[in-house]
Amino acid sequence: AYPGFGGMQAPVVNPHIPYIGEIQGGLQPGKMITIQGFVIPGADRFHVNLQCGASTQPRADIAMHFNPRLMAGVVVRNCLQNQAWGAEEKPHGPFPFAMGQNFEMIILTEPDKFKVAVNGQHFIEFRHRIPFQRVNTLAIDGKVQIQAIRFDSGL
Ligand code: 9QG
Repeated sequence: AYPGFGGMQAPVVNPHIPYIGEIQGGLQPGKMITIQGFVIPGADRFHVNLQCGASTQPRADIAMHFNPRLMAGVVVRNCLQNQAWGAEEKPHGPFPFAMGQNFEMIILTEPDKFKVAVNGQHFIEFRHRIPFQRVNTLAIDGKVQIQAIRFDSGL
């Protein structure tokens, strides 16, 4: 518990990248993770993973890999299961990230999908392929700086 945050997980401020940390209490429908960041000038890519543990050998399953690719102007979404990538999901509206710019993304867990909003606008949905109940770890890597990560149960 963190005084002033209603028993929720304390915000993570200015984490070192690569970041890997526990999502306390895991995910439930209504839970939101808000990530404020800055895309490093010249960035090729970065990613935000919702993972089932932190293992690297073998690699933990990734329920959602959210991967902005700056040169292509596309955000690839995928799932890693048993160390193998599944099918990429690529369609989305206007690319909301830019080198040298701040962004805010919100990942909302729903019973059947994750919803991701960027800069206050709905961006993509990602249907669960791995049960969201298995997710307990947030990992962020690539050419990005993170100012804050906030956790909100939605209750
Ligand atoms: O490239 O695509 C997402 O489908 C792969 C990338 C991989 C993912 C994946 O190499 O990159 O973005 O975690 C990874 O392995 C990252 C760094 C077909």
